[in-house]
Amino acid sequence: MRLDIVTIFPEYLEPLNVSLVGKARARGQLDVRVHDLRRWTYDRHHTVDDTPYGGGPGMVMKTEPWGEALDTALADGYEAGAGGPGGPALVVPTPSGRPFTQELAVELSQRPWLLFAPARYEGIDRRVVDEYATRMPVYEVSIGDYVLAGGEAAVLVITEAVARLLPGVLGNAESHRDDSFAPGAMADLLEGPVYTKPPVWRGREIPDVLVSGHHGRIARWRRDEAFRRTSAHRPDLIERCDPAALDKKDREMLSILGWRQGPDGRFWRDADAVEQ
Ligand code: JCQ
Repeated sequence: MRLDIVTIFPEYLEPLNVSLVGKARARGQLDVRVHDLRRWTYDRHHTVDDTPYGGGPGMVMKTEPWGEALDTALADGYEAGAGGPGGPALVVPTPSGRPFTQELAVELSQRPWLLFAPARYEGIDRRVVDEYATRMPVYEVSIGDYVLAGGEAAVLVITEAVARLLPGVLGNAESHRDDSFAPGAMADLLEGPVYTKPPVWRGREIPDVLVSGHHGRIARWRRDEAFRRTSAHRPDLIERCDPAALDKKDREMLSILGWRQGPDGRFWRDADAVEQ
């Protein structure tokens, strides 16, 4: 997979030389090219921003440097009629984008070429996205409901989530089959706690069931813990879970956690039944 990143802070992308992504690059599984946006400015201050039309606070990134930068990145490798699945896709991190999920990570991992446009200031002049959307798929992506100083950290997040899904990038030992949120994971539940040696640390023991050798009881315990965490941290996942996907023990656990079932079988919980 090829990744192009156009940014005013190329140093911010240094982490792409490290760890999983760095190793994938070294192995030739990822071709990462970072481009300095200011290379396509021609004034003595290398200006990339200007005041917003219509007034208001902050600055907006200018069209021309982005247009020349994206065209240059695309020129090397772009083939005629490359709007389809084999061509590049533009990814623009923004708080007003589509939520970045494991499902979207899988979709992006199936594309051969991603071109990232992380913005600074109040964002990029809208005409840039509108222009490239006529040539290729454009993904405006939000990594969460907060505002960053720029999209570079979001590029790192998206890149890591996508890169680990590429064939041969993750080792067998770290296979992603049962990630929380991986399609087909434990019915959209969060993962429960995990433990390793030593068996006692600062007087803290591990749950007995994990050394019982009863695989059935271990699986049940893990599922109960997954319900606990999901109920505490992501009640929305309980509310939208399919009751038909749950067994009697699952329903028992949810009942202990304060959940009730409506006439449609859906789970709901009184606002003041929330645990701890
Ligand atoms: C991404 N969640 C937050 C900030 C405007 C493109 O326009 C803008 C981009 C940014 C940077 O991205 C984020 C972000 N997901 O802040 C403002």
